Amino acid sequence: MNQTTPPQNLALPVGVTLDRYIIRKQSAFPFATGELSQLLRDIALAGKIINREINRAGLIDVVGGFGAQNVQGENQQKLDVIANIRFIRALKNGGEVCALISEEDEEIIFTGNDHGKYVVAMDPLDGSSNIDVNVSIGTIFSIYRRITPTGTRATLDDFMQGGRKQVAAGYILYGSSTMLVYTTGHGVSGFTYDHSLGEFFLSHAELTSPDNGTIYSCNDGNFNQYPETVRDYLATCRERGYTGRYIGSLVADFHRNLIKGGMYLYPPIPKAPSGKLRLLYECYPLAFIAEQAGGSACDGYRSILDIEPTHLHQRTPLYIGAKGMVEELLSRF
Ligand code: P6P
Repeated sequence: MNQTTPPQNLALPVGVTLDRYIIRKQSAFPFATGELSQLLRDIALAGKIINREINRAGLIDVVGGFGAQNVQGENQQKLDVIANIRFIRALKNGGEVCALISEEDEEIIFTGNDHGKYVVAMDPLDGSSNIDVNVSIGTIFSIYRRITPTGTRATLDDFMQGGRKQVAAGYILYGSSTMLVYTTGHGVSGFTYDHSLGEFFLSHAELTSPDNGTIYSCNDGNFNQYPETVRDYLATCRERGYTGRYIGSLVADFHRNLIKGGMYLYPPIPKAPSGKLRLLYECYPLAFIAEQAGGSACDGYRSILDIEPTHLHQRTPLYIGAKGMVEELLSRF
Protein backbone atom coordinates (compact mmCIF):
# COMPACT_ATOMS: atom_id res chain seq x y z
CA MET A 1 0.00 0.00 0.00
CA ASN A 2 1.28 3.49 -0.80
CA GLN A 3 2.45 4.71 2.63
CA THR A 4 1.83 8.39 1.72
CA THR A 5 -1.89 7.86 1.25
CA PRO A 6 -3.87 7.74 4.53
CA PRO A 7 -6.04 4.59 4.49
CA GLN A 8 -9.28 6.57 4.88
CA ASN A 9 -8.46 8.42 1.65
CA LEU A 10 -8.42 5.09 -0.16
CA ALA A 11 -12.09 4.62 0.64
CA LEU A 12 -13.62 8.11 0.65
CA PRO A 13 -17.22 8.33 1.91
CA VAL A 14 -19.77 8.13 -0.92
CA GLY A 15 -21.90 10.86 0.66
CA VAL A 16 -25.40 11.08 2.12
CA THR A 17 -28.13 9.27 0.22
CA LEU A 18 -31.64 10.71 -0.08
CA ASP A 19 -32.95 7.93 2.15
CA ARG A 20 -30.46 8.65 4.93
CA TYR A 21 -31.06 12.39 4.63
CA ILE A 22 -34.84 12.00 4.88
CA ILE A 23 -34.55 9.76 7.91
CA ARG A 24 -32.13 12.18 9.61
CA LYS A 25 -34.45 15.10 8.87
CA GLN A 26 -37.59 13.16 9.74
CA SER A 27 -37.75 14.90 13.08
CA ALA A 28 -38.31 18.12 11.16
CA PHE A 29 -41.30 16.65 9.29
CA PRO A 30 -44.73 17.54 10.64
CA PHE A 31 -46.41 14.41 12.06
CA ALA A 32 -43.05 12.63 11.75
CA THR A 33 -44.23 9.06 11.61
CA GLY A 34 -42.39 8.11 8.44
CA GLU A 35 -45.20 8.31 5.93
CA LEU A 36 -43.96 11.52 4.31
CA SER A 37 -40.46 10.06 4.21
CA GLN A 38 -41.80 6.99 2.41
CA LEU A 39 -43.78 9.20 0.02
CA LEU A 40 -40.64 11.13 -0.96
CA ARG A 41 -38.86 7.84 -1.53
CA ASP A 42 -41.73 6.67 -3.77
CA ILE A 43 -41.40 9.83 -5.84
CA ALA A 44 -37.63 9.35 -6.08
CA LEU A 45 -38.13 5.78 -7.30
CA ALA A 46 -40.46 6.90 -10.08
CA GLY A 47 -37.93 9.58 -10.97
CA LYS A 48 -35.15 6.98 -11.29
CA ILE A 49 -37.29 4.88 -13.63
CA ILE A 50 -38.30 7.84 -15.79
CA ASN A 51 -34.70 9.02 -15.86
CA ARG A 52 -33.69 5.67 -17.29
CA GLU A 53 -36.31 5.93 -20.06
CA ILE A 54 -35.39 9.51 -20.89
CA ASN A 55 -31.72 8.58 -21.14
CA ARG A 56 -32.58 5.89 -23.68
CA ALA A 57 -35.20 7.99 -25.51
CA GLY A 58 -33.46 7.76 -28.86
CA LEU A 59 -33.00 4.00 -28.54
CA ILE A 60 -36.44 2.82 -27.39
CA ASP A 61 -39.86 3.73 -28.69
CA VAL A 62 -40.63 6.59 -26.27
CA VAL A 63 -40.00 9.58 -28.52
CA GLY A 64 -42.59 11.60 -30.36
CA GLY A 65 -46.31 12.15 -30.04
CA PHE A 66 -48.64 9.69 -28.32
CA GLY A 67 -51.43 10.62 -30.72
CA ALA A 68 -53.77 12.05 -28.11
CA GLN A 69 -54.32 15.30 -26.23
CA ASN A 70 -54.34 15.88 -22.48
CA VAL A 71 -56.95 17.79 -20.55
CA GLN A 72 -55.19 21.00 -21.51
CA GLY A 73 -55.69 20.24 -25.20
CA GLU A 74 -51.96 19.76 -25.61
CA ASN A 75 -50.57 16.96 -27.75
CA GLN A 76 -49.23 14.31 -25.40
CA GLN A 77 -45.75 12.99 -26.00
CA LYS A 78 -45.20 9.27 -25.42
CA LEU A 79 -42.99 10.07 -22.44
CA ASP A 80 -45.75 12.25 -20.94
CA VAL A 81 -47.98 9.18 -20.83
CA ILE A 82 -45.19 6.90 -19.58
CA ALA A 83 -44.16 9.32 -16.82
CA ASN A 84 -47.78 9.73 -15.75
CA ILE A 85 -48.24 5.97 -15.48
CA ARG A 86 -44.96 5.55 -13.60
CA PHE A 87 -45.81 8.16 -10.96
CA ILE A 88 -49.37 6.97 -10.49
CA ARG A 89 -48.12 3.38 -10.09
CA ALA A 90 -45.32 4.38 -7.67
CA LEU A 91 -47.72 6.40 -5.51
CA LYS A 92 -50.38 3.67 -5.59
CA ASN A 93 -47.90 0.96 -4.63
CA GLY A 94 -46.22 3.14 -1.99
CA GLY A 95 -49.49 3.28 -0.04
CA GLU A 96 -49.05 6.78 1.47
CA VAL A 97 -51.14 8.70 -1.08
CA CYS A 98 -54.94 8.42 -1.13
CA ALA A 99 -55.39 10.49 -4.31
CA LEU A 100 -53.50 12.60 -6.80
CA ILE A 101 -54.06 15.03 -9.65
CA SER A 102 -51.93 15.18 -12.74
CA GLU A 103 -51.56 17.53 -15.66
CA GLU A 104 -52.28 14.51 -17.83
CA ASP A 105 -55.64 13.63 -16.29
CA GLU A 106 -58.77 15.76 -16.04
CA GLU A 107 -60.18 14.17 -12.90
CA ILE A 108 -58.80 13.20 -9.50
CA ILE A 109 -56.98 9.84 -9.56
CA PHE A 110 -57.92 7.66 -6.58
CA THR A 111 -55.22 5.22 -5.55
CA GLY A 112 -57.42 2.96 -3.43
CA ASN A 113 -55.23 3.75 -0.42
CA ASP A 114 -58.05 5.48 1.49
CA HIS A 115 -55.95 5.28 4.66
CA GLY A 116 -53.17 7.26 2.98
CA LYS A 117 -52.64 10.59 4.75
CA TYR A 118 -51.41 12.57 1.73
CA VAL A 119 -52.53 13.84 -1.65
CA VAL A 120 -50.17 14.82 -4.48
CA ALA A 121 -50.50 17.27 -7.35
CA MET A 122 -47.99 16.73 -10.11
CA ASP A 123 -46.82 17.53 -13.58
CA PRO A 124 -45.20 14.20 -14.40
CA LEU A 125 -43.07 15.54 -17.23
CA ASP A 126 -42.97 19.25 -17.96
CA GLY A 127 -41.40 20.49 -21.16
CA SER A 128 -41.75 17.12 -22.84
CA SER A 129 -41.76 18.66 -26.31
CA ASN A 130 -38.04 19.09 -25.70
CA ILE A 131 -37.42 15.36 -25.42
CA ASP A 132 -36.91 14.86 -29.16
CA VAL A 133 -34.19 17.53 -29.21
CA ASN A 134 -32.41 16.36 -26.06
CA VAL A 135 -33.18 19.42 -23.95
CA SER A 136 -33.60 19.15 -20.17
CA ILE A 137 -37.10 18.38 -18.87
CA GLY A 138 -38.58 17.94 -15.43
CA THR A 139 -41.14 16.55 -13.01
CA ILE A 140 -42.86 18.89 -10.55
CA PHE A 141 -44.74 17.71 -7.45
CA SER A 142 -46.68 19.18 -4.57
CA ILE A 143 -47.75 17.31 -1.41
CA TYR A 144 -50.60 18.09 1.00
CA ARG A 145 -51.79 16.30 4.11
CA ARG A 146 -55.42 15.34 3.41
CA ILE A 147 -58.14 17.23 5.34
CA THR A 148 -60.85 14.62 4.81
CA PRO A 149 -61.01 11.73 7.30
CA THR A 150 -58.58 8.86 6.66
CA GLY A 151 -60.41 5.73 5.59
CA THR A 152 -62.74 7.73 3.36
CA ARG A 153 -62.30 8.59 -0.28
CA ALA A 154 -60.44 11.87 -0.87
CA THR A 155 -62.40 14.80 -2.22
CA LEU A 156 -61.73 17.99 -4.17
CA ASP A 157 -61.33 19.80 -0.83
CA ASP A 158 -58.08 17.91 -0.22
CA PHE A 159 -56.61 19.60 -3.29
CA MET A 160 -58.10 23.05 -2.75
CA GLN A 161 -56.22 23.90 0.45
CA GLY A 162 -54.06 26.65 -1.06
CA GLY A 163 -50.35 26.95 -1.64
CA ARG A 164 -49.37 27.69 1.93
CA LYS A 165 -50.83 24.35 3.07
CA GLN A 166 -48.29 22.32 1.09
CA VAL A 167 -46.25 20.07 3.41
CA ALA A 168 -43.63 19.39 0.75
CA ALA A 169 -42.84 20.28 -2.85
CA GLY A 170 -40.09 19.51 -5.30
CA TYR A 171 -38.91 18.83 -8.78
CA ILE A 172 -36.75 16.33 -10.60
CA LEU A 173 -34.59 17.84 -13.34
CA TYR A 174 -33.53 15.40 -16.06
CA GLY A 175 -30.59 17.42 -17.35
CA SER A 176 -26.84 17.10 -17.82
CA SER A 177 -27.18 15.42 -14.48
CA THR A 178 -30.43 14.31 -12.88
CA MET A 179 -31.31 16.17 -9.70
CA LEU A 180 -34.08 15.95 -7.15
CA VAL A 181 -34.73 19.23 -5.31
CA TYR A 182 -37.34 19.49 -2.55
CA THR A 183 -38.48 21.38 0.51
CA THR A 184 -40.60 20.44 3.49
CA GLY A 185 -40.67 24.03 4.71
CA HIS A 186 -37.25 23.83 6.33
CA GLY A 187 -35.03 25.11 3.50
CA VAL A 188 -34.32 23.55 0.12
CA SER A 189 -32.11 20.49 -0.44
CA GLY A 190 -30.71 19.19 -3.72
CA PHE A 191 -29.67 15.64 -4.58
CA THR A 192 -27.76 14.44 -7.62
CA TYR A 193 -28.38 11.00 -9.09
CA ASP A 194 -25.45 8.59 -9.31
CA HIS A 195 -26.41 6.21 -12.12
CA SER A 196 -23.69 3.73 -11.16
CA LEU A 197 -25.16 3.24 -7.69
CA GLY A 198 -28.80 4.02 -8.50
CA GLU A 199 -28.96 6.51 -5.66
CA PHE A 200 -29.62 10.22 -5.19
CA PHE A 201 -26.81 11.78 -3.13
CA LEU A 202 -26.96 15.07 -1.24
CA SER A 203 -25.12 17.61 -3.42
CA HIS A 204 -26.74 20.94 -2.44
CA ALA A 205 -27.43 20.85 1.30
CA GLU A 206 -28.96 24.32 1.61
CA LEU A 207 -29.98 25.70 -1.78
CA THR A 208 -30.56 29.46 -1.58
CA SER A 209 -31.43 31.94 -4.30
CA PRO A 210 -29.27 35.06 -4.76
CA ASP A 211 -31.23 38.12 -3.58
CA ASN A 212 -30.96 39.61 -7.05
CA GLY A 213 -29.97 38.54 -10.48
CA THR A 214 -29.25 39.55 -14.06
CA ILE A 215 -30.95 36.72 -15.97
CA TYR A 216 -34.51 36.95 -17.31
CA SER A 217 -36.29 33.95 -18.81
CA CYS A 218 -39.28 34.53 -21.08
CA ASN A 219 -40.44 33.68 -24.58
CA ASP A 220 -39.23 36.77 -26.44
CA GLY A 221 -41.54 35.88 -29.33
CA ASN A 222 -44.45 36.94 -27.12
CA PHE A 223 -42.86 40.24 -26.12
CA ASN A 224 -45.26 42.47 -28.07
CA GLN A 225 -48.24 40.70 -26.46
CA TYR A 226 -47.05 41.23 -22.89
CA PRO A 227 -48.69 43.79 -20.58
CA GLU A 228 -47.02 47.20 -20.90
CA THR A 229 -45.62 46.94 -17.35
CA VAL A 230 -43.78 43.74 -18.28
CA ARG A 231 -42.52 45.18 -21.57
CA ASP A 232 -41.16 48.23 -19.72
CA TYR A 233 -39.46 46.04 -17.13
CA LEU A 234 -37.85 43.84 -19.79
CA ALA A 235 -36.68 46.94 -21.66
CA THR A 236 -35.00 48.05 -18.44
CA CYS A 237 -33.34 44.65 -18.10
CA ARG A 238 -31.97 44.98 -21.62
CA GLU A 239 -30.73 48.52 -20.96
CA ARG A 240 -28.91 47.17 -17.90
CA GLY A 241 -27.27 44.51 -20.04
CA TYR A 242 -29.00 41.56 -18.37
CA THR A 243 -28.87 38.14 -19.98
CA GLY A 244 -31.86 36.53 -21.67
CA ARG A 245 -31.96 32.75 -21.13
CA TYR A 246 -35.05 30.70 -22.02
CA ILE A 247 -34.89 26.96 -22.51
CA GLY A 248 -38.61 26.40 -23.00
CA SER A 249 -38.53 24.02 -20.05
CA LEU A 250 -39.78 25.58 -16.83
CA VAL A 251 -37.91 23.31 -14.42
CA ALA A 252 -34.58 23.86 -16.21
CA ASP A 253 -35.05 27.64 -16.36
CA PHE A 254 -36.23 27.76 -12.75
CA HIS A 255 -33.29 25.67 -11.52
CA ARG A 256 -30.67 27.75 -13.34
CA ASN A 257 -32.20 30.97 -12.00
CA LEU A 258 -32.36 29.48 -8.49
CA ILE A 259 -28.62 28.78 -8.56
CA LYS A 260 -27.37 31.80 -10.50
CA GLY A 261 -29.97 34.45 -9.74
CA GLY A 262 -32.66 35.31 -12.24
CA MET A 263 -36.38 35.50 -12.92
CA TYR A 264 -38.70 33.41 -15.07
CA LEU A 265 -41.69 35.17 -16.54
CA TYR A 266 -44.83 33.78 -18.14
CA PRO A 267 -47.16 36.80 -18.33
CA PRO A 268 -50.74 36.72 -19.60
CA ILE A 269 -50.99 36.93 -23.40
CA PRO A 270 -54.11 37.02 -25.62
CA LYS A 271 -54.02 33.26 -26.29
CA ALA A 272 -53.39 32.61 -22.58
CA PRO A 273 -55.18 35.44 -20.72
CA SER A 274 -54.63 33.73 -17.34
CA GLY A 275 -51.08 32.75 -18.24
CA LYS A 276 -50.03 29.29 -19.43
CA LEU A 277 -48.74 27.60 -16.30
CA ARG A 278 -50.91 25.69 -13.87
CA LEU A 279 -51.33 26.81 -10.30
CA LEU A 280 -51.65 23.53 -8.39
CA TYR A 281 -48.89 21.42 -9.89
CA GLU A 282 -46.44 23.90 -11.40
CA CYS A 283 -46.68 27.32 -9.75
CA TYR A 284 -47.54 26.44 -6.13
CA PRO A 285 -44.71 23.88 -5.73
CA LEU A 286 -42.07 26.05 -7.43
CA ALA A 287 -43.25 29.09 -5.46
CA PHE A 288 -42.90 27.10 -2.22
CA ILE A 289 -39.34 26.19 -3.19
CA ALA A 290 -38.53 29.72 -4.35
CA GLU A 291 -39.70 31.27 -1.05
CA GLN A 292 -37.91 28.62 1.00
CA ALA A 293 -34.73 29.46 -0.91
CA GLY A 294 -35.14 33.19 -0.20
CA GLY A 295 -36.69 34.01 -3.55
CA SER A 296 -40.19 35.08 -4.49
CA ALA A 297 -43.08 34.24 -6.82
CA CYS A 298 -46.10 36.32 -7.79
CA ASP A 299 -48.79 36.67 -10.43
CA GLY A 300 -48.23 40.42 -10.79
CA TYR A 301 -50.48 41.28 -7.83
CA ARG A 302 -49.99 38.78 -5.02
CA SER A 303 -47.73 35.93 -3.93
CA ILE A 304 -48.46 32.79 -5.91
CA LEU A 305 -48.91 30.97 -2.60
CA ASP A 306 -51.73 33.35 -1.63
CA ILE A 307 -53.80 32.73 -4.76
CA GLU A 308 -57.08 31.00 -3.87
CA PRO A 309 -57.46 27.76 -5.85
CA THR A 310 -60.79 27.47 -7.70
CA HIS A 311 -60.29 24.43 -9.92
CA LEU A 312 -57.80 21.65 -10.47
CA HIS A 313 -56.21 22.87 -13.70
CA GLN A 314 -56.45 26.61 -13.28
CA ARG A 315 -53.69 28.71 -14.78
CA THR A 316 -51.92 31.81 -13.50
CA PRO A 317 -49.39 34.31 -14.75
CA LEU A 318 -46.02 33.54 -13.15
CA TYR A 319 -43.07 35.73 -12.21
CA ILE A 320 -40.65 33.67 -10.10
CA GLY A 321 -37.03 33.80 -8.95
CA ALA A 322 -34.71 36.28 -7.23
CA LYS A 323 -36.59 38.34 -4.66
CA GLY A 324 -35.13 41.66 -5.79
CA MET A 325 -36.14 41.09 -9.41
CA VAL A 326 -39.67 39.91 -8.59
CA GLU A 327 -40.22 42.79 -6.16
CA GLU A 328 -38.97 45.36 -8.67
CA LEU A 329 -41.38 44.05 -11.30
CA LEU A 330 -44.21 43.85 -8.76
CA SER A 331 -43.60 47.48 -7.75
CA ARG A 332 -44.27 48.52 -11.35
CA PHE A 333 -47.75 46.98 -11.56
P1 P6P B 1 -43.91 28.64 -24.61
C1 P6P B 1 -43.58 23.63 -21.40
O1 P6P B 1 -44.70 23.37 -22.25
C2 P6P B 1 -43.99 24.77 -20.49
O2 P6P B 1 -45.08 24.38 -19.71
C3 P6P B 1 -42.81 25.21 -19.62
O3 P6P B 1 -41.99 24.15 -19.27
C4 P6P B 1 -42.11 26.22 -20.49
O4 P6P B 1 -41.39 27.19 -19.74
C5 P6P B 1 -43.28 26.86 -21.24
O5 P6P B 1 -44.33 25.90 -21.27
C6 P6P B 1 -42.91 27.20 -22.67
O6 P6P B 1 -44.05 27.81 -23.23
O7 P6P B 1 -45.28 29.22 -24.84
O8 P6P B 1 -42.86 29.71 -24.39
O9 P6P B 1 -43.48 27.63 -25.65
